[in-house]
Amino acid sequence: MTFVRRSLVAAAAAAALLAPFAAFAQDIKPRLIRFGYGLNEQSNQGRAVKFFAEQVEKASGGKMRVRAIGAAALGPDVQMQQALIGGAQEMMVGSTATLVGITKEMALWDTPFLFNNAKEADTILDGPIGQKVMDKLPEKGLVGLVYWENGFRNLTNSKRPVNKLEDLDGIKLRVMQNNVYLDSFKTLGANAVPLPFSELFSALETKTVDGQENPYNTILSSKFFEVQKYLSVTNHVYSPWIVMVSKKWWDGLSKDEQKILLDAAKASRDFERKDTREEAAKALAELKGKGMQINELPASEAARMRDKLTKVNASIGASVGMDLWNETQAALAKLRGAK
Ligand code: KDG
Repeated sequence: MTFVRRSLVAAAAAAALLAPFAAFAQDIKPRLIRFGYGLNEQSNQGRAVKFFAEQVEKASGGKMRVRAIGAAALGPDVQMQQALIGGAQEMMVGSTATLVGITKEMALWDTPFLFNNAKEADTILDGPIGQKVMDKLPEKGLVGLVYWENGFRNLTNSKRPVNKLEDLDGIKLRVMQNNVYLDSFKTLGANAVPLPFSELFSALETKTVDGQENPYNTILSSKFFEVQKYLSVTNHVYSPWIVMVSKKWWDGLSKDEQKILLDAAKASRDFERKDTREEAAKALAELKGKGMQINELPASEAARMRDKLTKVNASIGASVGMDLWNETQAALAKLRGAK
């Protein structure tokens, strides 16, 4: 037998001998999950992703590892959404508002003053209506697991306190890349400028825009108080985040792996809402301590804002579908004890 043939036979024998160990090695290599998000690691969003990662590692015995990648290092929401659809990234959490370009029903959650409080938000989002909206995602290559709380949004700017609607006239106000937000703030007289969240701080710092609107938590964690003097409390819309996975990737997981992720997502939802609300309760005092000048819109002006902003409701209903719109309004009326 020639040397070459002898070598090939030996190599084949070695491969056959090592094959089970290679398979075993493959088995023990943890499944790595890239979980992207837009705020920084110290934010409520970052803390909740860390909590989720710990839950997954614990429940899978280390077989599934979540790599939390914050501060839009994997790109802004819209870029991460495309990465999930293409299967280049496994998970993300982001705004439902930036998803409207993919799933128009997500615009339901942009409705100004839709929810009066967190209890209403939790009940609708975690109930059949929230699930119905999430069920529109798989046909677009995404799977929604749970909703987290971004929170009630409030106005900040560097020019003047907003005590009446006319104070918004001419304010260059950054809004999310979403037509309802664009239309809403144009209706209020602001000069609405759509920008990704990742560009917001520098836009405020360079005065490219005068103001923005976000929950207290984000104003605090993103240090907007360093570049925004005035905070006007409006609570003009409740903003959810949504935790999503790539459908391409999700469909390749075992049922056990899917259950681990879904259970961890539900646990992270409860953690995130509690953590966010505790932080929000203290945030206003902290922002005042950072030098922000804070004012509440007088009730009469809040009523004018609600009246003007809810003019977009008809277009939202048409966009998301009147059945879904009417079902939501009926569910809220029932929650509020309508006779
Ligand atoms: O990635 C950041 C977004 O998830 C979120 O914070 C959206 O509220 C948002 C904003 O203003 O862009």
